[in-house]
Amino acid sequence: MRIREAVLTPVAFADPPLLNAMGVHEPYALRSVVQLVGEDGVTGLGESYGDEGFLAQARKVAEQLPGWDVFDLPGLRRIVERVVGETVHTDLHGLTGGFSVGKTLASVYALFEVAALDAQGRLLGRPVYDLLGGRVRDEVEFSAYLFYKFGAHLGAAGDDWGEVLTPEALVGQARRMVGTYGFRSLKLKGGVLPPEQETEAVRALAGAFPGHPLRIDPNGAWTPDTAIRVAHALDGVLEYLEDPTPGTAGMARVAARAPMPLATNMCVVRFADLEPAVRARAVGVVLSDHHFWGGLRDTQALSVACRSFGIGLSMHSNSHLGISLAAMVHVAAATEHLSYACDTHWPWKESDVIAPGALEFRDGAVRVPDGPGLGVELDPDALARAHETYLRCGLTQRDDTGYMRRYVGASSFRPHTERW
Ligand code: GKR
Ligand code: MG
Repeated sequence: MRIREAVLTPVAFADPPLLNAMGVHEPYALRSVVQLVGEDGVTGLGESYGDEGFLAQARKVAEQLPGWDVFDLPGLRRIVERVVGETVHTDLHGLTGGFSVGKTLASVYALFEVAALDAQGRLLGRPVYDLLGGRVRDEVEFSAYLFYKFGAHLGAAGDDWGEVLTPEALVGQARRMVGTYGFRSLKLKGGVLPPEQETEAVRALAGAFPGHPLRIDPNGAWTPDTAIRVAHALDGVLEYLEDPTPGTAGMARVAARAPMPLATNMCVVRFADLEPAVRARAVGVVLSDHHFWGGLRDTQALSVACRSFGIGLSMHSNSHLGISLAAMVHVAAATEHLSYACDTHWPWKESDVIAPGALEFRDGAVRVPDGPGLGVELDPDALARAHETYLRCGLTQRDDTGYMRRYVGASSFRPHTERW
């Protein structure tokens, strides 16, 4: 099937003031939605980042796609390499590690690869997991993604999650998530409060949810010494400790002393990072993310590489909508070596661009959709509304640090990297 048109639509959706080491989430999260429209009218869907720098590259690729055969993925790679060239896409938040030409190419390619696989599946009448080799699980388990948060956006009324800055409030947030979605694993986004307070919060979670696997992720906000101290304080409590400190050397220092495995979505973010990390024994778990690991097939390749080095695989998430969740579910379903429940920001959004019903959480897991392609349908009115929101909100790139400085004053906030 040849492509007639590739339609790229930037969208925005409301996001609560969630805190991380870099600052605070702005009132809207940005994403991009691509529709690959074939000459026979079949359409494939993809979703990825919505920052202007990413959109600029994706737009250039979209313009080149008319006439391209949707089964020709090597051809797609060539188009992306030609168009993106040596460009390095950077972002302001730095929460997914370093930037490089390779990571930029992998990210742009991934957006279109997912849409191509969706289109292929629709044409063949088969779900994407079949195109990835068949499913090894019927449902995919996710973890609750707990955040410290402010009670309200600047100048706005409070949201119904309320302010969460204490262990008690955090346990309340976890109760709501577990009650609504049935999550087992609980992940706390750390790097926000002093490490002793975050350690106490994890202990409170352990007390309130006995038997639930726990994780904390300060996005590299701690020094190696602090990370080692926290790791010992949480011995027997955490299933893994995620990105406690920046860089392979720092992670290796911590890994040598920590009683639990270290996980990362910051120091191993492309295939070239694997060898030095393995050599240094810096990580025990890699968090895959098809959005920047080169799509669904390269995510499976990452899984095989991790298995051969005895490294576990989990899955990273950023604020996302239903097309991304569908892609995450399909690749997770078709990936044998997936050792942990995947991350998702799903509970933090109130709207979507897909028709409801295809993806539902039960007992912390999503049943893999059986329909053709990704098994989700675009809701054109919802897409139009989300695009309107994008135009109206005036944001063009995610800037958690800039927004935090508007809350607390420019001089009183220093973003992460060994802040404690
Ligand atoms: O949404 O604030 C957030 C997260 O901090 C996200 O941006 C990270 O990339 O979830 C991510 C992580 O695990 O590092
Ligand atoms: Mg992380």
